[in-house]
Amino acid sequence: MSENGHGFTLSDEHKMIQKAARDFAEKEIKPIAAEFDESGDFPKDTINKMGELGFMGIEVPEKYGGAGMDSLAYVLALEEISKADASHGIIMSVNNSLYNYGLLKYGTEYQKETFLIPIASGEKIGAYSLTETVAGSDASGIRGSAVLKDDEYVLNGRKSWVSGGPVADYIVVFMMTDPDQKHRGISAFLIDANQPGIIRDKKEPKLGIRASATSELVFEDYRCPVANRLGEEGEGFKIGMTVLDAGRIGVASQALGIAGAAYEASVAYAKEREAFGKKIGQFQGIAFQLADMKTRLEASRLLVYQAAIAKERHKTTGERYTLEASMAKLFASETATFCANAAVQIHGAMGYSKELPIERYYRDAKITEIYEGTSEIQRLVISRLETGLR
Ligand code: COS
Repeated sequence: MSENGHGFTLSDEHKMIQKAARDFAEKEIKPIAAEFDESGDFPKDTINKMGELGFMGIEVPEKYGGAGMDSLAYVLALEEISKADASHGIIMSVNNSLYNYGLLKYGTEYQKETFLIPIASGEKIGAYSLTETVAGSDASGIRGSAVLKDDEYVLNGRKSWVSGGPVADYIVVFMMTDPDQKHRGISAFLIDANQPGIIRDKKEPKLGIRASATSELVFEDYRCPVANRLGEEGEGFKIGMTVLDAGRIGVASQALGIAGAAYEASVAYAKEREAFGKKIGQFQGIAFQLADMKTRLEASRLLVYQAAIAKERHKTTGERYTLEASMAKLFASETATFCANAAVQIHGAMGYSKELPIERYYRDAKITEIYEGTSEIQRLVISRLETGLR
């Protein structure tokens, strides 16, 4: 195995960002993760510092406030942040993948200058809002509406499960402009969440990733200038799905971080804890679990890196990387729950105790199989792309 421990040769620049993220995560995030998990408060100070370090706009060119790095740099940094705390991981992922990526790809020059620079530089927080209580996996079933009146759209509707909803400054929101057209009647809008007509409603009470604020958003005659529509009218579903391809690589990297944290804690415990006169790692029941965790972890890593490389290629060729993104998300998220579950078992009662972060890994891991497309949706996407059948 190479220097970074994963059989992959990384460039000096990649090693540098990986180390910067690891050092920051160890020093600044790890010590506060349990406290913010418990309170459910948004970790504003550490997120601000991540912005100053360039982590909130890794792939955004410097002229739009970002760090100007590539997709591999992004997943390397995100894994390290998520290893310390999955809540910080998803806050970073939403900003980079679900917000910046769509703006960079579909935004006008005016939109990039107004809505991208403050988010990519970490000065403000971005979010993405597609889901409604009546439309999760069936994303084209949204009912929120946008009606054009003169040079403004009037937005009405209730959005749910918005990551960053309670704190975001700017949000990409998807609304129906023409219900008769089904998915081709959806359009995307850039919203300033501090303007009138938007209510940050019920905060979602969650099992895990508790420090990443999530809420409902209610739109009541919110007025959005035509200049703030992202893409063409009716192009929203395609924009939403394209952006989710990037988002799924972010979630896969987050899952990789959780799985790695669970695995490393388990190895350390197996080498230290004794039972029946031996280290518990000497028993095959534990040793084989560690072997399975490590193998799945490294297989996930290869899928995540492959997806990041395909995403980078897309920037010049325009070739879709939906398959690579869905496979990475599917496998890495199931690896995260597998590893977190095994880690609890290996640690026994201590795995169940709040004195260690193991139970948090267990709670945090589960969402990676659900948000930004459940494992069932990923299997649907992968099989449809491979067989052409539907
Ligand atoms: N990239 C670009 N375009 C895409 C795309 C992608 N990844 N996926 C679908 N599209 C396009 C299709 O090409 C099609 O275009 P046309 O209108 O030109 O035909 C259009 O979108 C509709 O695609 P499709 O018929 O496959 O849509 P379905 O309604 O069958 O939905 C699934 C497809 C189920 C895969 C999609 O709705 C989905 O991913 N659902 C999960 C949503 C999700 O992740 N929710 C979580 C929200 S964020 S927490």
